[in-house]
Amino acid sequence: MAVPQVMGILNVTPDSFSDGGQFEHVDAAIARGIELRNQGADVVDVGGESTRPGAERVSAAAEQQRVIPVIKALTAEGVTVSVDTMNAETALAAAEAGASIINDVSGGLADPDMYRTVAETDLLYIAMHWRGHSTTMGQLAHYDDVVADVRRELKARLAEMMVWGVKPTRVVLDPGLGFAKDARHNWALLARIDEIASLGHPVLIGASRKRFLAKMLPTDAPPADRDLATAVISNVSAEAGMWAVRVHDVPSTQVALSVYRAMQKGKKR
Ligand code: PMM
Repeated sequence: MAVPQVMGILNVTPDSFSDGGQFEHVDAAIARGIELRNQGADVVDVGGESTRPGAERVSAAAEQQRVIPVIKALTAEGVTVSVDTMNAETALAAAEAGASIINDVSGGLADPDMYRTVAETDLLYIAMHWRGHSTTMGQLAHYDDVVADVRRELKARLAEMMVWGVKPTRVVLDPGLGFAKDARHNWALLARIDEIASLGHPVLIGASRKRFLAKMLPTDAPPADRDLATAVISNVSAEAGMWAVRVHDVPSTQVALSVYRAMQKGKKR
C-alpha cells in the first residue's frame, strides 16, 4: 500500500511570525516552507487565515497579501504548494501563482464561487467536512452518528461539485477533525475512517496538534508536545490507506511513516 503524502503546514498569519514587518514576515515564511520541503514534506500547505475555534475572519485581500508572495517564491523553488483557503478569489490567485492544490476547510460551503473556480483551474481540490465558521462551530457539534452524518454531508458536497463540472478524479475528502467536532467525534471518525473512504475518494487526515490530543498530556503541556500523538496518528493513517496527513512537525511524521514502511517490508516472505 502507498504511504501517505506528507503535507507540511505553513500558517502565514501575523501571530505565526511575530517579529518584524511584512517583508521579514514573508521571508520567514518562505524559509520555513523550504525547510518543510527539505524535511520531507511532499506538499507545503500555505494558509493566511486562522481557522482556530473563535478566530476572526480576514478579508480576501489581506489573505492574498499574506499568501501570494509566499506561494510564488516557494513554487519558484520547486516546492509543491497547496493553498489553505475558503475564498474562491484567493484560490484563483494562488493557482496563478503556481499552487497545485486548493485546500478548502469549508468544502465549498463558505464561498458560492469555489466549485466554479475549482472546475476552471482543474487543480486538485481537498474538500473538508465543515458546518460553519470558527465563531459558531462549537455549537454545531451535534450528530446522531458522527461518521454516518459526516459521510452523508460530504456526499452531498460531492454531488454539488459535479453539477459545477468538478472532475471526481480531482477531489480529495477530509473528515475535518476538530471542526464542529468534539474529541469523541474525532476518535470515531479516525477509528471508522474506512466509511469515509468508501465514498471512493482519497482521504486526508488533519489531526496535527489539535486540542483532542491534549487530553493525553499533562494539562499545561504546550501544543508542540502533541507531535508524538500526531505522529502516531500518521502511522495509523498509513495503515488505513490514507492519501495524506497534514502536519506541523514533518520529522516526527517521517519517523512514523518509516515504521510503517518497515512493517510493510516485514510482511513480505
Ligand atoms: N485543519 C486546520 C486548517 N486547515 N485543512 C485540512 N484539509 N484539514 C484540516 O484538518 C485542517 C485544515 C486547522 O489546523 P491549524 O490551525 O493547526 O492549521
